[in-house]
Amino acid sequence: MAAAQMAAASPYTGRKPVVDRMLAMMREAKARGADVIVYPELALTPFFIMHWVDDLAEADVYYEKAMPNPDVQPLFDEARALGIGFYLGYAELIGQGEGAKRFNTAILVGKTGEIIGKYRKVHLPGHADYRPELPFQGLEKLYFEVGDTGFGTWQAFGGVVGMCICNDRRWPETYRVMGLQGVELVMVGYNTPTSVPWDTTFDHLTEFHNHLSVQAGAYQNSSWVVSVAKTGRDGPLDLIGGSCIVSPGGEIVMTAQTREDELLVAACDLDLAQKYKRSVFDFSQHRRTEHYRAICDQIGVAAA
Ligand code: CDV
Repeated sequence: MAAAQMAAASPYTGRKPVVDRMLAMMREAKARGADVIVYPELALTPFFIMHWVDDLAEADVYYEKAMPNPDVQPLFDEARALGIGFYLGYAELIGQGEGAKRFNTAILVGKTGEIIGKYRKVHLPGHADYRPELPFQGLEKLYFEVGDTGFGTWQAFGGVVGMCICNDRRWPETYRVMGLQGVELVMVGYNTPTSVPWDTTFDHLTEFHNHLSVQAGAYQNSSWVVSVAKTGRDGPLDLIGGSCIVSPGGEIVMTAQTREDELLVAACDLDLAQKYKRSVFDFSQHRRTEHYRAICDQIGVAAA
């Protein structure tokens, strides 16, 4: 697996310089033996949700209206030529005007350039209203609708693979829903500022929480996790790096050393994910769903 950590995209230059950098990393990934390369959340654009707009249509330039499209077609062509798959995060726009729908989306593309799967982000952080007191906005709830795909898994690359996006990685149910489907490899891209202005209490733990979340998700579901940052200065934002590849034991086997474009490549034996699935985390043997339900009844909350 290759994790393609990327420095932020310029808001002024369009897609081409970004796609060129992605192509360079794709070639390097293939040369270093990777079968799949994972790019960040919203890989093709800046993390534009920090800016207020009166009309969402003002931001349409940041959304892909079709996938693939001429701007990103070189990624699909190169993937096919090299025989490498990829995970791509992007802003998705469906329809026009009143009926338009906008999602924070990731796709999984196979080694022959075909789209294997699509995921639309469920956990949208921040707010939908303008907050003048903040140094920058966190408007994912304005720019995107809650994803409608669920946390699917796909048979691909010799195993069971799943996807999620950024804030999803902090929620145990993200991994558990995929874990219940036997997931062996979760891919996630993210844009995480060093500080979010609506709550700075735990800013000093931002990087710790990044790794804590993906390590816990990997371990508790016995799955590989490949977690990939958009990093560095992005307008008013300072985005963390810390991209990593985590084993089903929850151990970070490789992590980024910079806050720039950086490629991590690690051998991820998907069969290793089967070990804990057959012992400590054999859900069929050891999960106690009836018991969880009974406790929920006892304390008067609805069981999921
Ligand atoms: N893109 C994100 O979802 N970012 C959030 C930040 C804004 C808190 C995250 O969970 O990393």
